[in-house]
Amino acid sequence: MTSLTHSPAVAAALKAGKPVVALESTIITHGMPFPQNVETARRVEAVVRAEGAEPATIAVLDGIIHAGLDDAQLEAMGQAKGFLKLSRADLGYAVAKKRNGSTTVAATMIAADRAGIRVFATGGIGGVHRGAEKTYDVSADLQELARTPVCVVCAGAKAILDLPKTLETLETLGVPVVVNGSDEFPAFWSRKSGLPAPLRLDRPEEIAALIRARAELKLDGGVLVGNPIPLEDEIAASEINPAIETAIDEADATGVSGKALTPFLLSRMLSLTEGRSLIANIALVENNARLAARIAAAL
Ligand code: PSU
Ligand code: MN
Repeated sequence: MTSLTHSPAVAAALKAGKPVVALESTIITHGMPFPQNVETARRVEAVVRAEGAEPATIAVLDGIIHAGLDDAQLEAMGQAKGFLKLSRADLGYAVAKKRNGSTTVAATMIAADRAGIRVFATGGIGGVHRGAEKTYDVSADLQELARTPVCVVCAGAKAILDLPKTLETLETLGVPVVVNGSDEFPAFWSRKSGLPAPLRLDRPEEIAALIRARAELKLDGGVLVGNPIPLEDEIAASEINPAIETAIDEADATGVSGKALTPFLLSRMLSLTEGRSLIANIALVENNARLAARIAAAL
């Protein structure tokens, strides 16, 4: 595929049968401010390496899908203006027009699959937005999980979304939602959402066995793993909920919608929690990268 290239390190790891973990880049360009975005991207790669796996951060540069970025590319992306936020609908456009773009969960899954990578770590997935019964705003991440065979490790979904509708939609789409070591679906900054875990597994080997069983059964699509944020890093729902309400009210009042909505809510949450949401966000991404590396190794 001429539109996809592996970094030398990722190519070598795949050839040697070493575990590889894909990482997304929308979190860098649209999810966190500079310089914490680049610092986090580097630390997450280091966590994956410390587990004996190879990180493959995914982005589109001049129309080429890169599986694995070098340090200069990561750094440049941290401050770059004009990167498109790419989901399934935009990936072909970015390639054809030779554009730069960061990949959402959906586009990272597609790129990982085409690159031969089976496990992917992120912070939170997109889902059904609150008020979706009026706006129809449902992230393409959910449909991608139903069709592309990549295991996505996340800390659940942010309560800026409608979590019950998000879980219902995943069930309808036939996506297994597994919570690592808990009976409750995690809510990103908080370990608990009040919603029961659809499935629970406690060890990376068990998650790897689930992935293998689904492949043997020729079941399409991925597996979503919810990994609760470590206890010492969590923010109580009572602290985070008022900020969520304010951010959503502001989005309504200013008419922000579509692709711009998730980045808007993330940046407002950062200010409204005076940076506390960012510290928790960094901790949970590292935690997810560690579990993803262990699942990749077990596969
Ligand atoms: N949720 C987060 N952090 C993020 C995102 C979602 O907590 O950075 C990003 C991911 O890249 C996700 C995308 O795939 O936003 C979803 O955007 P949308 O809702 O427009 O599909
Ligand atoms: Mn949307």
